[in-house]
Amino acid sequence: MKIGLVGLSRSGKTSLFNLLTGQSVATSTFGASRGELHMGVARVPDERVDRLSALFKPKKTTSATFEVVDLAGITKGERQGLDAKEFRNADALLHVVRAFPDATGAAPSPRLDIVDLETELILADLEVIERRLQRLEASIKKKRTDADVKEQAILLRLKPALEAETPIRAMDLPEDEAKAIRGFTFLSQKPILHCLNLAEKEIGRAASLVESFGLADLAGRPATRLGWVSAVIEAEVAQLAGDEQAAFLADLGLAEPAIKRVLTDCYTLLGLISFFTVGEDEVRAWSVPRGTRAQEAAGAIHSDIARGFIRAEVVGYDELLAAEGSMALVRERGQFKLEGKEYVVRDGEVCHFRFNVAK
Ligand SMILES: Nc1nc2c(ncn2[C@@H]2O[C@H](COP(=O)(O)OP(=O)(O)OP(=O)(O)O)[C@@H](O)[C@H]2O)c(=O)[nH]1
Ligand SMILES: [Mg+2]
Repeated sequence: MKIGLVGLSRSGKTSLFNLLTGQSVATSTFGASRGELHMGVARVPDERVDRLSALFKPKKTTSATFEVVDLAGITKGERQGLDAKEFRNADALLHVVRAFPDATGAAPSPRLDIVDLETELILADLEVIERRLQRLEASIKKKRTDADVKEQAILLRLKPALEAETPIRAMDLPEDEAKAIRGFTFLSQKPILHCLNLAEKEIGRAASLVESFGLADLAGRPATRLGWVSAVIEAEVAQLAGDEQAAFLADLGLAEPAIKRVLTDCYTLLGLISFFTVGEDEVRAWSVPRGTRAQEAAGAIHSDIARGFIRAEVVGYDELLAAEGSMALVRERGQFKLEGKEYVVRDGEVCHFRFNVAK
């Protein structure tokens, strides 16, 4: 999974990128945007992985991860940056919204910034559609094919809706149409998390984000979530060792580190769950969309395992923990399940896939 960080200039994208990936890329100063694109990997913190690792003492422990791309800030009407190919294929957008006074002391206007950013995404999609429609018209004139005519019809339906400022993610597209336009990597089709970057002294407002910032109308939109960080102070907290970190978090009135909160929001936004594989060699978390069947889940590990899928051995996380990692005990307690390829994997299940690939 890949998350694209977007937002207007100097909203704190790179600060959040550093926080998520543990990198220390230079952030922008007033009047000097750096205009660079950064890529990194965010580990998804999950205490279940730590517990399983403590039980199985594997050679290697691997968390679920997200790829993160940090774009240069865009300004109203200046959206060329959105064309970056490293960004276009993101699965979701993490929109960093300034909710702290800028270097000139100018008060933030998160609601307006959200509307402006959404407009830029929509305009970017419209440009793509207009270019494509011109090409299609020319080629249909030359030689009429069913595929071209069908594509043209879909784009002609999207266009007026976008012009009326409806993002594609809010359109109720039939599945085949959604699939047919996937190749365009439309930006307004991607699920979006609007993440308000709060000034440290405003963290208290996070509990009532929607009311506090007048975002009620945005909150219920399809494939949209609202979240928050306070990037600079939370980056400082992230530098601290375990105990100190907990104390500092408590001081700020925070229940958990920013990375946990933001990535949990991304999981919810994308409808993801985690399942685990365990053994002497490796304990590992895998993220898949909720509703994934056992055979596809196996494919997240390796396509051969999906191809040669025989059965999934499935144990619940709690049951395995209660049995202190003993599969024998889990079996004895009748908590060991053998499932076929249609079985829907649930969050927290520990899976072992039996497979056989003919040579
Ligand atoms: N007070 C305060 N300042 C912040 C916060 N987050 C970022 N900043 C400051 O805002 C400035 C810009 O931060 P960046 O993280 O570089 O912002 P950006 O969105 O990546 O900027 P561009 O890439 O230039 O668009 C830096 O000076 C940060 O220290 C915050 O939560 N509170
Ligand atoms: Mg930046």
